Amino acid sequence: METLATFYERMFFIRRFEETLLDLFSLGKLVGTTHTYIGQEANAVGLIEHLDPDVDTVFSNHRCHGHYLAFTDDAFGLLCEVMGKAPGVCGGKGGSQHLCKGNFYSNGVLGSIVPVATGIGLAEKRKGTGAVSTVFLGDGTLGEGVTYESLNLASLWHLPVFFVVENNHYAQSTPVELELAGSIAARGAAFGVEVDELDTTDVQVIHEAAGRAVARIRETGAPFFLVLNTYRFSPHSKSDDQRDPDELEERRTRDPLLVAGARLDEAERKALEERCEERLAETVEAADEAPAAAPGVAA
Ligand SMILES: Cc1ncc(C[n+]2csc(CCOP(=O)(O)OP(=O)(O)O)c2C)c(N)n1
Ligand SMILES: [Mg+2]
Repeated sequence: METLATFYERMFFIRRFEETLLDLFSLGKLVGTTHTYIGQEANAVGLIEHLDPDVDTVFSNHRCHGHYLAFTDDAFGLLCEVMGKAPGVCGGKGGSQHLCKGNFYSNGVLGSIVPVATGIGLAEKRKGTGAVSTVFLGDGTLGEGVTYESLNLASLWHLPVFFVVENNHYAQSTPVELELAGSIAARGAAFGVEVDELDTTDVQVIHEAAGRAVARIRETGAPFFLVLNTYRFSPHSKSDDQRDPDELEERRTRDPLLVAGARLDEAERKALEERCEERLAETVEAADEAPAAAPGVAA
């Protein structure tokens, strides 16, 4: 069982890693685009703590860095990947949205990875491994029909698939009210899948609820649908942000780092932050010096 200090350190590192990515993008050091997870860190950190990287599988999307770092802790591989460097997790060829390492996979085509996660759930069930296949998707991705085909089969065949919807209330620049009818939770329930829904930025609350959900999947072998109402502070990608500044300001008062940080001793918090800054600086320096990806198609 991890402590709040560990959760805070992981969230802080993800936050600073991505703020640094945006700076590196402005300096022209990234290859391709990037979507950051700034503001949503408590979801990845609280939830992924219940998954075993040697057993369970995580599927993610275009906004995958937080999930990747929480599951693998491979900051150097990720940074090299988005900088188009050879030591990148996919040899610098996949870029920010297409990561593949061990039991972690991401894909930038919305919804495309949901049936893959469901298929892996089927494979794990048939092999009797007890592994959980987790897939993260956004509110906007619920507009992709394949999501419902996946929910249907996962429920019908009792597959150990953990559907996690991160409702950050926007799909690119479209507010959720203009993109989605009815309730998100009801969509999971309609397929007879067990559902829980949270509206919090508190990593400890998310950790507890995710623990209950993962335990249910392991116990029943059946899917679970968790809705995490959340918010991103960063633009959709880099500068594409038309949201009301007052809304952003209000949401910042519920920043997961503020919520968790307020419960830590200040000296301890500063020491953790310092450690993260040092690790990040070393990672950036090493990635900067790393050789560029080899030309041609990835092996
Ligand atoms: C099939 C497909 N259609 C459109 C896009 C372009 N696109 C990338 S992210 C995005 C919005 C996704 O919204 P959501 O699922 O809520 O995730 P969020 O970006 O909020 O994390 C869109 C439309 C895409 N990548 N794939
Ligand atoms: Mg969204």
